[in-house]
Amino acid sequence: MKQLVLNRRQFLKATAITGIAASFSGSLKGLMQGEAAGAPAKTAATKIIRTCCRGCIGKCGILAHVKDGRLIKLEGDPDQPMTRGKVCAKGLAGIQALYNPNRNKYPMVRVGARGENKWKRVSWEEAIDTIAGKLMEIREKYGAEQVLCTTGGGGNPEFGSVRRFASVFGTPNWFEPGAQQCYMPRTVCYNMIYGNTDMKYQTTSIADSEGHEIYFYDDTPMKTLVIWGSCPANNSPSQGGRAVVELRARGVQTVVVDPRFTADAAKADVWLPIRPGTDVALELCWIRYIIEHKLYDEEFVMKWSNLPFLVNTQTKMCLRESDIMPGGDSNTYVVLDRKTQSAKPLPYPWDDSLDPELFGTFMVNGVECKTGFQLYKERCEPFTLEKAAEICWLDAVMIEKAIKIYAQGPGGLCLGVATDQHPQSAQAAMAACALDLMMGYVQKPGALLQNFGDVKFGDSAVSPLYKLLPAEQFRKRLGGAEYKGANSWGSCHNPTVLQAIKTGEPYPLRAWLERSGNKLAVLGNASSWIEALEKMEFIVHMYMYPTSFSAYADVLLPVQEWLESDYVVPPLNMLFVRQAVTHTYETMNETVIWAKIAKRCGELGHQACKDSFDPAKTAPEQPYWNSMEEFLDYNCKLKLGMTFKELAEKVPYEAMPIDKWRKYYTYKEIDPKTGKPKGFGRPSKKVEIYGEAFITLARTGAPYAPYPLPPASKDYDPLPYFVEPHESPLEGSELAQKFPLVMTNGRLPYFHHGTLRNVPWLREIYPVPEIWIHPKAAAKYGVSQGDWVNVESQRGKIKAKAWVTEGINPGVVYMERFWTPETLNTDTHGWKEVNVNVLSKNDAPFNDVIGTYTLRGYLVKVSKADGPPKGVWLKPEEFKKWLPEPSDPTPLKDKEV
Ligand SMILES: Nc1nc2c(c(=O)[nH]1)N[C@H]1C(S)=C(S)[C@@H](COP(=O)(O)OP(=O)(O)OC[C@H]3O[C@@H](n4cnc5c(=O)[nH]c(N)nc54)[C@H](O)[C@@H]3O)O[C@H]1N2
Ligand SMILES: Nc1nc2c(c(=O)[nH]1)N[C@H]1C(S)=C(S)[C@@H](COP(=O)(O)OP(=O)(O)OC[C@H]3O[C@@H](n4cnc5c(=O)[nH]c(N)nc54)[C@H](O)[C@@H]3O)O[C@H]1N2
Ligand code: SF4
Ligand SMILES: [Mo]
Repeated sequence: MKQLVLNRRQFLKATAITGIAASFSGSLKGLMQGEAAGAPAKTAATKIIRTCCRGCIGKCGILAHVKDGRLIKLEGDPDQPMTRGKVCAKGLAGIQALYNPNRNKYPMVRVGARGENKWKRVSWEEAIDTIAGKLMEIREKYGAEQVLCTTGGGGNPEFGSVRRFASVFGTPNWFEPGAQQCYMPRTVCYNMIYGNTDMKYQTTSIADSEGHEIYFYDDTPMKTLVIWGSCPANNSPSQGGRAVVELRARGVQTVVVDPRFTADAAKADVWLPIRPGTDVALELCWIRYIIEHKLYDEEFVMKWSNLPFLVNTQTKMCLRESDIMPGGDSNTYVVLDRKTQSAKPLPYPWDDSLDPELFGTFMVNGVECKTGFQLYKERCEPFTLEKAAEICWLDAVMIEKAIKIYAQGPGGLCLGVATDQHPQSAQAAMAACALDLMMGYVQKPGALLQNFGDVKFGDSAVSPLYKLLPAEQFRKRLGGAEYKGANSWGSCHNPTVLQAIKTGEPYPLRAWLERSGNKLAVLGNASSWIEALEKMEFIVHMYMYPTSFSAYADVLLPVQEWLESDYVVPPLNMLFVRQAVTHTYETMNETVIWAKIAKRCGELGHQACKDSFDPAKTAPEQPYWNSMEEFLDYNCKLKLGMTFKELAEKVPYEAMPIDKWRKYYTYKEIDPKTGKPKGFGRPSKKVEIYGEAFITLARTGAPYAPYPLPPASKDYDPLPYFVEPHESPLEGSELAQKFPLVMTNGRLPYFHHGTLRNVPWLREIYPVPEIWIHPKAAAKYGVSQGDWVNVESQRGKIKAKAWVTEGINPGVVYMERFWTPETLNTDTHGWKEVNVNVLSKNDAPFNDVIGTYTLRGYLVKVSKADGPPKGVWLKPEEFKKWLPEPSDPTPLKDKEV
């Protein structure tokens, strides 16, 4: 078999400009496609397989060229409606990831000491047997909760399978390092406030393939887009980033709130280089301004939100008819009628005879009440333009300009992951959702926040099986009672897990099954996990390559790359498939690995595991399966009445006609059962901008906990509030004298989390992490362009290469997560040299609702270093060792082994 015929030089020419260029379309079309990769001319023997990339959390359509069983070229699929033929550098590099010489090829068990990197090849059967045997031993001796399961967040197509395994096995303790730090704060808050019409999650996150209105750039009336703590040009270059470029080309004005001058900031009408961790202060300022200048959508707010409802200022709960009249209805809310100056029940959806006050404080039966909007107004009162400018290190004139652009909608506020990564995560999401709703930017043409159709193939096509956990096991979830928002996803709180491992309180954890990349690159305060890893009795790592985490494992399992795996992919109203284009070595789909472990536990006497393979016993939940084919066929037959293979043959498959899928104002549709509008998926059927439900959540766990929980240590606040970051750079802070700069992070277009650091093409473009630093700060700390610097926080010290630029707030520095596979077999195991998560913070304060810790907005200092870290590769030729190796193609066979 011949070596891959790929021309690296031409590839570089195409991808070195990624980030900005990758999000363009039209004239750059050829460049971003496979032809730039210098692929050989097509011969009759070349087969083109239509698949979808999973190099990040995007869904980009791919045409894979396969010759004699060997993948030789990737290019974009022009029919995929969200990406229209575009692919980014990571996607094109999939070929080097697939054929990387460092792949995990066979199951292996450790034979040397931990970290010694001595392994013995074993059969799959032996590996599964060892794992199941150990898990059953722990379960019987100590309890299932002492087994910890973890997974990857973005980029993990089968997120649900870990949750499924954990619940079937009986442990409430599973997590992924995003979650509380990614997307969960937004999904929970948008769900509790907006609720959507059908209670399905809906946010405005372009990175997470939401905000679907942007893909209709040819006919959307959208006028403005605020990109807040997000950068589509980096987070989804060929998908959302591409669509944003198209919108701007058609005159949509953009505002970018980001400490850095990113590709999207560079093209914005207003760029607000905010101080990390102060977003809520700026949001409260925007709300204050919108209230003060009456820029809100009065009609929508009055008729479709709970802002006119009266709230008892003592209990903070909305008044019900039953509170003001005996025998009154407890589901009918109360307003203050302007005409009669009295409290009146407001029947759903509206009563034309009433004229409710939007603002004001009133006494009702001797009880002080305010409207929801009045409470919001009071909360925002201190946050004038000048005050916000002072807190956020911004210019008041620019803030005002930004708000005025936002108010010229329709449009919306795309909130990214930045605000999910500091302890004000939930508050930032509450305020962002409130802003769009106050402006009425919801479900109307041109709005980002929508309720378009559901093609029933979300990324985790798996039902919420965690509810199967018996109440007793559910209540053992670490952190579950305090940070109750996390029960919406069913995951535990990783800092609480860490404490439990270290202290044995309330119980120790003994086994860790991990199925993603490099946890030491992505978890906050990475060093704090080493003691925990060393304490574990048994660790399994399932991944495509060995990473720093593998160094601590007892069993390594080889998993498939996306080019070897099958899945259903839902872009807009269409269904596409990811399908195996080849198969290498003994790699297996992880979904099947979990199933095999469950099956073996069943054979060893675990009744729930055994039952999970029996459809009769698990109905109506989906049963476990023996192979990917069985699993996908089960889903496809259930939802589409055809097998996965039949679907693959029909791609591009229109799951719903576009006009039925792209529907607006679904809240106004009449519900045939009631004869009234469907409204929103909240108890009041209105958007609940005054977040009464957060109080109930704190007290009981409703609506997410399947069984009632004891109250959290304090009620969650129904409104967003601002607190200064715990590690504050402001004058008077003792810490800031030692660590004067604020650290933050953000995506690089060349890598996905901890992945692809072993891909020569990408490391050639970006070999080591840069730290962005303003020229003034650089001068102050004696740093010049290209210098190696030390970066230090209270928690540790790393190195980075200085990128001196005016494109960053002068008090802020920026880096992205990084690790170096080339030093895997040294004492550092590759995670200590240049990894920003050595510096980040994973202890209190946590977000009250969700449990978020601090990945952005903590303090560091920078000084000139004596040179690069030892052993880290810097020159292009060094990466040659990782170029694809010639190998016989393993025949494409049944995906299970
Ligand atoms: N300091 C700092 N830390 C952070 C962040 C930050 O911005 N700053 N970001 C946080 C966020 S938002 C997140 S989501 C986490 C990410 O943390 P993790 O998700 O744990 O990171 P990875 O494992 O590197 O990435 C997810 C994995 O999914 C893998 N994947 C692709 N295909 C498959 C497959 O078929 N099966 C499986 N199982 N996996 C597959 C990818 O290869 C990738 O390794 O990191 C968090 N950590
Ligand atoms: N290339 C690539 N794409 C990815 C991923 C990846 O790892 N690589 N990960 C995927 C995942 S799981 C996620 S969650 C998404 C995330 O996608 P995004 O939401 O776009 O996340 P980031 O790029 O991490 O952060 C967005 C921006 O926030 C800015 N920022 C930093 N601190 C602050 C702050 O305090 N306030 C504000 N307002 N802005 C701040 C950063 O400079 C950055 O440009 O990307 C997804 N797509
Ligand atoms: S944005 Fe790039 S890595 Fe992500 S799915 Fe698309 S092509 Fe793949
Ligand atoms: Mo994420």
